[in-house]
Amino acid sequence: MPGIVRSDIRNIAIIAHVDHGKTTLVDHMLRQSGTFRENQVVAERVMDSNDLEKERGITIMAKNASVHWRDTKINIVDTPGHSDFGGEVERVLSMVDGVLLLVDAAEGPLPQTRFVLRKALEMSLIPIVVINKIDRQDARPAEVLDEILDLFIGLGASYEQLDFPVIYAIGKLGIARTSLEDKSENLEPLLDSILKHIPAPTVETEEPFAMVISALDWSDYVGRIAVGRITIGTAKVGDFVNLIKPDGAKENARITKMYVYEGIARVETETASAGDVIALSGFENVYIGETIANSARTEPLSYVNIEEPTIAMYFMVNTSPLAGREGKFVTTPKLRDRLYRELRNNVSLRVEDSDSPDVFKVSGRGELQLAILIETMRREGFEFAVSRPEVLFRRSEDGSLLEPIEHVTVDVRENYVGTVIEILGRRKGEMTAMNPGLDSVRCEFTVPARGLIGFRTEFLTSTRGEGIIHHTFDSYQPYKGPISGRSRGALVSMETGPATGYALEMIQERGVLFIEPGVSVYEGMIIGENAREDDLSVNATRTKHLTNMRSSGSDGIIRLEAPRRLSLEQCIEFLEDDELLEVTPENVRLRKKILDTTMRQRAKKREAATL
Ligand SMILES: Nc1nc2c(ncn2[C@@H]2O[C@H](COP(=O)(O)OP(=O)(O)OP(=O)(O)O)[C@@H](O)[C@H]2O)c(=O)[nH]1
Ligand SMILES: [Mg+2]
Repeated sequence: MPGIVRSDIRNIAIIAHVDHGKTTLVDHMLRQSGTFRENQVVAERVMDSNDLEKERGITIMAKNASVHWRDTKINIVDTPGHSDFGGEVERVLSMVDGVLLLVDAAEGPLPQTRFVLRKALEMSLIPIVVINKIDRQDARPAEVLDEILDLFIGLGASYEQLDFPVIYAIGKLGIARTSLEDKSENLEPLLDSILKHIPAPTVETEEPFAMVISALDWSDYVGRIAVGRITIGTAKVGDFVNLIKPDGAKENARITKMYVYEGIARVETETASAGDVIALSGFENVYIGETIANSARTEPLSYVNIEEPTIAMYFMVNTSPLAGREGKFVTTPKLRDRLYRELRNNVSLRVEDSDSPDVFKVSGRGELQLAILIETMRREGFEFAVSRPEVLFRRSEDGSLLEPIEHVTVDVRENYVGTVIEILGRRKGEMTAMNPGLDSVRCEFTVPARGLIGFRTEFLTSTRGEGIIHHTFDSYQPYKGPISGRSRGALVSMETGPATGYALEMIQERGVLFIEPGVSVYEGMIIGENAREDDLSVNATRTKHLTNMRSSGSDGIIRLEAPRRLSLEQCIEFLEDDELLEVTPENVRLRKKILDTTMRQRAKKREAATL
């Protein structure tokens, strides 16, 4: 099929490691192409539009936008750089013909740079390399370019892909240059390079219409919106079409509204043709990866395979003594419905029923991906409990056990290198490279994903908060042997009631508290971290005998250390196998699975006896 060349369109995705400046660059592409009115007030990183993205300063979901440049429309997909959201990158690459690969001029290529580039090269997309943040004092663009070239070669790039153009940028000032000597003060060199190097879509517009859905959105006005690039043909509002499921099952539907992207807005249109990215309404029951096509077509279009999850957590109804007080949605059917609903959008997530009717296994790419789901659900009013993340093992063809291995990059000051090697060594990590930099050393490791669960806190403590760690899934490899868990036990309440200052003052001698006086505790709830390895049952509700009122201590004044406030992610990191995290819209509480003190101790003894 010769097809026609849509020289009026380019479709690109912006891909990079986390924080290398994708969303900031999109801001300036939008601005400089005249998307916003003069003097219109626009938020920084405008594409990071959902609350959690704004709060955390990271992109979580890939999103579409477009700019017009010299009579050409450039459809842009901004993608997340954190490895846990790698599925978002995979799902949108089928919408584009080329990518801007951003690399921080100081940090150079990091694990997720490799992952996203590998995906782009596998799909034969044409890259433009953007060495960004050249304003950084520690920028080393020439070296970074060499490292990028090595990465391309290592990933088996084709000759055409290796011939990538390079742009040097200060994304946050909206500056792009074709060389380090270039004096450009705007993004023209980048936008021109996109028109020149990224191929215009070559498509058939006269054949029957078909497209794959790469994204879903929601509008209060029209309901569910399906987003994708038209692969073939032309679509019109009012057309009757088929929604074809991957197994070939078909549903009839009508296109009720159609939109194209103009800047960051969706703008209604009556018709659109192959090569353009559009959004459609009229399809309530659509999932990502499904095909919408003219009724003459019966076969679904192919869709990229999204990589499988590597870790899982169990989600269940909250059964703690405080259950049901703070949440709006607290029952098993509500929880189940919500979790399965998430699958529509979240292509790298899996949800399964478990052997127990009120427990669901939710699998994803990493702790952050699951933490974001948990946080989103509690903000919607859900109350539930979750278990410690566990890795998903596999079996090789000969039946031996395989486990996910992560590629880890650590940047630390030289004096911490020994410590990091030691603590990762304990977690079955193996160092694969060590490169001294200006004021830090970069070490690379392969570490079982198991060994990284709960690792971040220990890493930050051991490097006094200065170390930087990134990791990305590498491969499944033979099981590396047992890894020990948390090195400190929990302080567990043995009573139910409000915690008292009097009791907490005594307990704080034994470890670090997570709560303050007045907090409701229950038997089996974890109120702190023990300084020792085993758990310690404590009475946090004890009150002073009236007769002793003024006799305790020297002056009778209670002195309490400020409690350690654990964020949701830190709580997840803290969890052991015999513990749960209770999540409500108002609180997160750590607890033992078995609340009864005697029963728990008995179970522990039985377990020890069987080892
Ligand atoms: N020095 C410097 N900092 C920049 C530049 N561009 C972006 N930044 C900063 O880098 C940080 C990350 O920027 P983002 O645009 O959110 O990065 P991102 O790649 O979209 O991040 P994720 O979507 O979470 O992967 C922000 O603090 C920006 O201000 C630049 O050209 N120079
Ligand atoms: Mg971003």
